Amino acid sequence: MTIRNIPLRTVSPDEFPVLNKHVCPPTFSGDAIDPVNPTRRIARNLLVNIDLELRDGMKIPLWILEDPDDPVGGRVFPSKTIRTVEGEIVHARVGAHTNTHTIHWHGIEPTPMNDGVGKHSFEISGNFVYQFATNQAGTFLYHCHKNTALHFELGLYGAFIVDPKKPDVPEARDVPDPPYPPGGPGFVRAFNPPTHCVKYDVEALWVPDDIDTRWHTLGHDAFMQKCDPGNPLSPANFTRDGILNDFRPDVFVLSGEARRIDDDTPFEKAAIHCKAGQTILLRFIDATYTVNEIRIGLPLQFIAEDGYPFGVPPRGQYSHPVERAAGEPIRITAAMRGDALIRPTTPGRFPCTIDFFHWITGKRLYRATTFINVT
Ligand SMILES: [Cu+2]
Repeated sequence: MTIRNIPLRTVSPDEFPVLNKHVCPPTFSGDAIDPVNPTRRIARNLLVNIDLELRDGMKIPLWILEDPDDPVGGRVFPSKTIRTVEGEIVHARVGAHTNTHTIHWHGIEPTPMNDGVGKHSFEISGNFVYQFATNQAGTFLYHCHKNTALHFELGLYGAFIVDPKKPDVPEARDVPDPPYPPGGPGFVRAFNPPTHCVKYDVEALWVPDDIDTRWHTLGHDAFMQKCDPGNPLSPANFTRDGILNDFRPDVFVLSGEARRIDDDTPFEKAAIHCKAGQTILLRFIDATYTVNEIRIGLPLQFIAEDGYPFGVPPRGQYSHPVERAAGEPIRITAAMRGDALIRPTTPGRFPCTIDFFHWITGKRLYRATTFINVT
């Protein structure tokens, strides 16, 4: 049996729907859309040029987001960590100083117009105030979402940490009010009834990244599709040139410290220093384009992934924290985040490694080593 199409009636030109395809996001600027009173204001500008220096003195150009309100520590790589408290309403004043950019608040889940995915809304030209609520405590990420593969690779990203409120427990006495200081002490959201908060003494942030130095010579709009709003589907504008499908990392980075592919010198900046009996909170954010395995030379408890704490109701009640023996790997990929608790009981220098595997062949490209130093 064949299906017969019903002939369409004739549609007059003024009745015919107009094709509005979002090939080129519009630009936009101004104050927050549908604003409410914020409980926290932050600011970021992009982009700012800095250099990432290798041990031999060679410099790799990076693009970062700066905190214009922090003249001392506002220009760092990874870009300065944003820290808010659970339940806050945030106004983020963002300045796009060169060309157009966005900020995507990865995992925070704002409204579509505040989510910073350019092709779903707009790119910022000038200044825009993003508005969002940080209702879930955990480890998140913010990054530019224009020509994303390139702008992320060039360094337009940073950590976004949402702290739980301080619980009313005796051990909270010597902890400052949130947002907790970088490095600890503080409280993290984790399975621990009834408060579902766990106190940590030392906080570490590991951000593995990999660099294809060829990409760091490219321009802002490199290899983007040509925009023709009048003919958005023109095959002529869907180019297949460029190298953004061809990633060959030759430099490896851990929390802003860089090594060439043939340099296995341990990473000192990421090393964790604590005393026996203390609790370490290790947060990690994967900023690579490879596949990674983290191995810690001590047992750990994996308490949250991608901003979702295991075992914590309402959303996490059907999962539970995961115990890992010393040396047992945690495998992560691009943009994944996680939180782990480590409780060393004896002094020692415990080795830790992060492997970088090619995303297609699985070949190991590099092993970063660092350590936990317990006194
Ligand atoms: Cu950008």
